[in-house]
Amino acid sequence: MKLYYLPGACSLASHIVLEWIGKPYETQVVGRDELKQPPYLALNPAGAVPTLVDGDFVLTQSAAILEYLAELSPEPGLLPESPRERAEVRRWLGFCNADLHRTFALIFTAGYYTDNAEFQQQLVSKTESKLVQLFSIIDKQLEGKQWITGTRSIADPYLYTILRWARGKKIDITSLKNLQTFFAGMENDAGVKVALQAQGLS
Ligand SMILES: N[C@@H](CCC(=O)N[C@@H](CS)C(=O)NCC(=O)O)C(=O)O
Repeated sequence: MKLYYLPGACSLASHIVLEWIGKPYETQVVGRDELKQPPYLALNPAGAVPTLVDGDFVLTQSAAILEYLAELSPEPGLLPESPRERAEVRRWLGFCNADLHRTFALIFTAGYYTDNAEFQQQLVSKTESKLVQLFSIIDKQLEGKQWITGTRSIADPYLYTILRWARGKKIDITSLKNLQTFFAGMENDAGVKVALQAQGLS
């Protein structure tokens, strides 16, 4: 299997899960320009990471890739068996992918929405407030838990990846103590350390 990634981007979650499932894999870093060139667009028409290639199967979209990897290797239990437990993982994976990530993207790409510098600044500032509100929801969910759903799942590396962005963008979530504890726990994880080192982030 081969994972195409940008260092520190959402593809980091898939990279961590590849480490957790223990199947052989390789990675391919993609340059920002390369993302929009025909050879890469043939794999991922959105010109984004992650893309996973498994033999003749080319898969895009983080949520699909994470579920695919968990289903290839059920043993670590990253996507549990019972419908309710699976639904819980999907609930929080959806929250990371469709709420936190999508909202964060407004900060990274404010220029896609307006050329006006003042409006861009306003968009970034309002998005930061919205993110703090979203982070407080998942902080509450983490109360008394090491992992988002209580057991380690494919949602955890996604949240960790987004928390790294929050640190990078200096979004003040220091009062959200469960998130701080979660982040520290993930930083100590052996698979996380390997993925960070491989992406040149540690
Ligand atoms: N919905 C997609 C979003 C992928 C995405 O936005 N990837 C970002 C990195 S986190 C990217 O490659 N951005 C480059 C760009 O849009 O130019 C997914 O979940 O995989």
